[in-house]
Amino acid sequence: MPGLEDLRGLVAKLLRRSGDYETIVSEYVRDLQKILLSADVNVRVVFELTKRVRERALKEKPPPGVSRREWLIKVTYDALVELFGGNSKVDPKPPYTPYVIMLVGVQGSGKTTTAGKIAKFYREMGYRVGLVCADTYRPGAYDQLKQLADRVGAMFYGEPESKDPVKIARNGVNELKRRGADVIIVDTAGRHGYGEEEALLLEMKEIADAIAPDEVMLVVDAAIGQKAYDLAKRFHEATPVGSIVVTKFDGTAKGGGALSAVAATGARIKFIGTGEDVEELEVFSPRRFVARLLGMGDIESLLDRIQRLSGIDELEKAAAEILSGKMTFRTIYKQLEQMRKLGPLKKVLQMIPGLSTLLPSVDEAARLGEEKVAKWMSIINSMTYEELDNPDLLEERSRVRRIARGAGVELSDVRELYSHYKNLKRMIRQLRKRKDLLDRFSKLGGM
Ligand SMILES: Nc1nc2c(ncn2[C@@H]2O[C@H](COP(=O)(O)OP(=O)(O)OP(=O)(O)O)[C@@H](O)[C@H]2O)c(=O)[nH]1
Ligand SMILES: [Mg+2]
Repeated sequence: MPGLEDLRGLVAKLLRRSGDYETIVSEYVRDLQKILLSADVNVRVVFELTKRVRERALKEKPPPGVSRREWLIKVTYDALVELFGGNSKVDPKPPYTPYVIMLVGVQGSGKTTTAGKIAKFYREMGYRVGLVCADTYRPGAYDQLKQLADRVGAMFYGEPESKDPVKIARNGVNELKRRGADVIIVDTAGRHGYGEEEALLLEMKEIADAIAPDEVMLVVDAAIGQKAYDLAKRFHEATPVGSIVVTKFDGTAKGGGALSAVAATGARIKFIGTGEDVEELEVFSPRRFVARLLGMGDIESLLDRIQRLSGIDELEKAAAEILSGKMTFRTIYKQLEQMRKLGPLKKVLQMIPGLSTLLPSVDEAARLGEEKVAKWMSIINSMTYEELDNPDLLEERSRVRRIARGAGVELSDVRELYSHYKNLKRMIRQLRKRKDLLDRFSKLGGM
């Protein structure tokens, strides 16, 4: 994608840069601005975004184990995801069938092509799809859509002799429903140029009133860049069931501008078109989109690592608590909760420098499956306060029996948890002998 594709180079360049961090950030932010502006993203938006990136990069502290440059990439990722629509997730599945989609948009924006692409998309999801040609304006519109329908294996309805799009649309929807279509896509004529949003929307309303579509899709050509804002805004305000497809991403450097402008209106971007072929349609996800812009594999593993490392502060505190305090079932319960949140203990511990040498001894705990964690938590929930604080009481068989009954588990489950406790206690006794670690954990507050 021209324009935004330089983002990947920006990241690569950042990782190679050397020198003073503040200078690096300044140069980086300037490059980022250039790239976004060249993609036709609104100037004010670009400056706000880069200001935020700079601030976060300079002020925020990355989690331990993440370099500041990596943090800069993560901060950029966050800002770009926000720019292109935030966490919005589109579920392209029709919520019920039959589901009627009506495509609108100005002349040549890519409606008919998109109709074919979407038809193919839903065909591949297993739906029966029907296409309706309600374009009586464009010469050859009927044949164009019919060919696409044949090509993707969709049903087709059209009235080549008719001049009444409203009537065709109504007939088409009824007929295709009768023929058992799950998804019906109505292609309309686009007569007006950009800048004449009102007229376009009015025209669209006439057909919409006749067929009551479940979704109206506005098709926008990416080449109009940030000019997409006004159109998308009016459309979004006019149509509660609206979504947007941005087409021709492949052919313009202004795609970033169009996409960010549309996202800024709060309209739902559902698909992007990335080529002339019926295959070239993508479900739009800001996260996926940005990840790809920045270089997918790298950014994903980085985000993954940052997420895990962010839990480490918490984990180190827990470790300190374990090392300094008494091991009870309460402590074990807390650990189990943490394990649920942060993932397997071993994986997390591996990331704490200095702890890796001890890993074999925590191996067992690390292998605990989710099921077992849940079981153990329910066992602990069945204990009395006395037992929680004095695990050794579980030497008494009658207690083990009572707890097992209370938790609805086998005696062996309770015994297993008890021996886990004993192992942990032994491990901790060994750890306490390692003064270096003790020192390290006692200073944790300042990490
Ligand atoms: N490169 C590229 N070309 C596209 C894309 N979508 C559509 N086109 C091309 O854009 C041109 C117009 O597409 P149509 O689907 O006919 O547009 P339309 O909105 O139906 O046009 P009217 O019916 O005249 O209003 C065609 O040449 C398509 O091949 C896309 O995502 N990428
Ligand atoms: Mg058309």
